[in-house]
Amino acid sequence: MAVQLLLLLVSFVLAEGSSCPSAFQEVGPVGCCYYFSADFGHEVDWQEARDSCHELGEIVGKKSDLAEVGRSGNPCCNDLELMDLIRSKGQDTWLGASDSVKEDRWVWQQSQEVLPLTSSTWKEDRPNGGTASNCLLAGPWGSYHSRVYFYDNHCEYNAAFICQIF
Ligand SMILES: [Ca+2]
Repeated sequence: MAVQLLLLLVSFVLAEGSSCPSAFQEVGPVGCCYYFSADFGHEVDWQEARDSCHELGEIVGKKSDLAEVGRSGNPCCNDLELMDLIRSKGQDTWLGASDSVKEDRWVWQQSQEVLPLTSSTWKEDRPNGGTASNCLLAGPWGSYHSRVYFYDNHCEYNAAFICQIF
């Protein structure tokens, strides 16, 4: 995996005018950098997605983890733009929250902030998978995939993912 990622990185040309490391895309305020695995056809389970974010961070010399959305203290929070990018790519996408430590207590792994069950980002009736579904998936839904919602899902599911530079 590490070698595959490295090859992707060295083959990726740094976008002109971006302040982000190779393979990361600037979304929102300057310096807010995200890696979209969907752009590289890269789908893995949730833990492998996290590991890949960590490896990417080591390669570019930054702290990288699965992306966090909707946090008040997130300096990279053009969340609408980020969610719209997920929608446009049209794939189920891992984000960095889990309730594996305590059922129904969803915690962003990097910041340790809680994602409330009352958040409007959840799809209606989610989360509902109990202890079998402890990882946070964002996916397009509705007519013409008009909106992205959060789902709880089995962590072993293979999906695209987004890394964020912290
Ligand atoms: Ca759960």
